[in-house]
Amino acid sequence: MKALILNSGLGHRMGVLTSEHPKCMTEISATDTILSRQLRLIAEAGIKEVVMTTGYYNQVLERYCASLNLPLQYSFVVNPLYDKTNYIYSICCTKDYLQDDDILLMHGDLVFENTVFDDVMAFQGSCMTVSSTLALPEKDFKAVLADGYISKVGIEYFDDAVAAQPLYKLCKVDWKPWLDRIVKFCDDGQTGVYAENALNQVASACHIRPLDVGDRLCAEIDNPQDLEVVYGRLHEVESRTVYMSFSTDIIHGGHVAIIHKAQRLGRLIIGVLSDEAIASYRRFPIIPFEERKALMASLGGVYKVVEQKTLSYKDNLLELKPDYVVHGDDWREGFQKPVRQEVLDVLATYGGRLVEFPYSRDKKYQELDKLSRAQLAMPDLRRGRLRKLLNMKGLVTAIEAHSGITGLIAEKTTVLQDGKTYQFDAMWLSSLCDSTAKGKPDIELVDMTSRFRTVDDIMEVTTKPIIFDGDTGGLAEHFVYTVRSLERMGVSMVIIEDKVGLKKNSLFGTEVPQSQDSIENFCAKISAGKKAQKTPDFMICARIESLILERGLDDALQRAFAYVQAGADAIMIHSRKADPSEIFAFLEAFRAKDKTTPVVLVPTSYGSVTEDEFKRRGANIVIYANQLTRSGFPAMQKAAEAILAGHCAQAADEFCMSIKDIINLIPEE
Ligand code: SPV
Ligand code: MG
Repeated sequence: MKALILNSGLGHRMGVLTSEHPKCMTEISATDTILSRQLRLIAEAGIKEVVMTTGYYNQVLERYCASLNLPLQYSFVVNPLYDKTNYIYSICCTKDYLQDDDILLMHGDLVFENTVFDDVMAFQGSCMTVSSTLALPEKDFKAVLADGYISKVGIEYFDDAVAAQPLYKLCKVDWKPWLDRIVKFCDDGQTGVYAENALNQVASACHIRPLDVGDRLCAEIDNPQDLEVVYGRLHEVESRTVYMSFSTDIIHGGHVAIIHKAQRLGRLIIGVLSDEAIASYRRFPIIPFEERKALMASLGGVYKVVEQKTLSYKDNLLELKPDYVVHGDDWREGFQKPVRQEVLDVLATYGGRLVEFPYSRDKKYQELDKLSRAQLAMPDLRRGRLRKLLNMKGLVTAIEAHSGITGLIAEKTTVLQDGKTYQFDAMWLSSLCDSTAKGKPDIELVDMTSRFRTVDDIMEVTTKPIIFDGDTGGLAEHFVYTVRSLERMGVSMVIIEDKVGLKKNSLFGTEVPQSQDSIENFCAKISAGKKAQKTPDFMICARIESLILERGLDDALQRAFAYVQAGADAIMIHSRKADPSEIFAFLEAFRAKDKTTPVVLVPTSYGSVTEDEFKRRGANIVIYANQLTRSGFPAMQKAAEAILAGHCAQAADEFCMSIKDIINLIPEE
């Protein structure tokens, strides 16, 4: 495609503004002339060749074009009769340059906003810009439409007409009849009319459709009053802002394409989602916030980068009041639908607009996301993530998982509430649930090899950090091997409890005989474990059973400080009372002396206390230790009973997901 710009006119009506250069060199903003803006847009669209008709001050114009340093190749065609003929003759002079090519034709005094130009370039077939919202201009072009095509263009048509601007994209088959007719007009000496007079004779062969630009800027500058209006409108257009939110840590071609589109609408402000917001709705970011922010700021044409603290855009939109929000159209359905609705609602309060572009479902981009997930699942990256989450969030939540599928539930379950997203941060590999899934009692009967097998099953399909329930840890001599194995597998933390002998589940309390280890022995076990580990990431948490075994708060506290002294990276205090006051008392007393060691809680019995309250009282990890097991098995029991009672499969249907859903639950790689 070649661009044809008509710049032979004298521009008399501009007065002194055209006394030293042609009209197209009139400044329309602090950085642009009419021509520099047109040429920049042409170059950005990838057009290489520009044919420009000149006449008056042709050398000034040629030098000016060269000074712009744009990647364009110019053919300047002088209309020797520029002061006696209309531009129909100028076009005629260019005919040898414009055969057999698609043409972008514009008058040299036309100013249009980026999106008008983009729409022209993207138009399928030939088009001319018109405006259905503009009042019919007295002296400027109007177009008459017939059957969806332009049938006449001229200043004299007022019936069934729309305002029209001389910006055309013409496919070569549609351009040829018009050019031929222009040449014929000139051969016949009709050089004082508009080129459109020739078009009107052959319009049915030209198939030009109207492209309605509505109230967007697309206007000619004929006199100083027009200039003032365009100057003001351009300033308004160019000070518009566009907001986009990014959670990605990889910038690929799909992102670049949508960023470019957004930049056409105005100055681009990028909201970079905080690490916490990303971790709570998608996956842990591979690249930390500050680096992602710098990455975005380094992209060409990005006006500003701000932090977006939640998935909800609301706070940033209310503060920045962007004219546009740009997003892929993928959020019309699914999880982000309410986020989109909130964006629309907020934009409506001040007249902003949402612009959506088709979402790129390119396979290679999906592949990149898979690769990122795979990376996050690798032992060395996964292991340290619990510490990172503790630093980032202060309070981390974990839910039990005892198999691949429960691991996936822990990994993927997401809730959107008041513009915020919630996910579990980590998984708890409970001894109770792992044993229960195998139909065995929780008495350290399921051996470590089998427990590791469960870890491996979960590791294979998830990326979140794992906290391993190490029961008593066994003999110190054995525990060191357990530590190394777990660390090598990518587990983030092992929790061992200070019991000896036949361990029973803590929730039995004193109803069964259970013995607590001595402080000395247990400290020795912790120290041996700490010495055995190879990386600084791995954490050993000491679990205190004093409250379970009714030994009192003082014993619990004495042990807590001793275990920290022995090297424990965290303390778990357990209770089986429904009243949380002994836990709160422990937290208060412990925090009075130790502000930093993370405290882990398992609120199975005191389950009505909220995470916020735990956080306020100084806890750092809340483990939902058995809820998937306790909710899953009753549902299975019900289905089994229904089949027995109904003597057919269908009797259980109401308790079952569809076969389709179960097949689709786990997509194949
Ligand atoms: C487990 O989940 O296996 C635990 C926590 O150790 S509790 O069952 O409360 O003892
Ligand atoms: Mg346990």
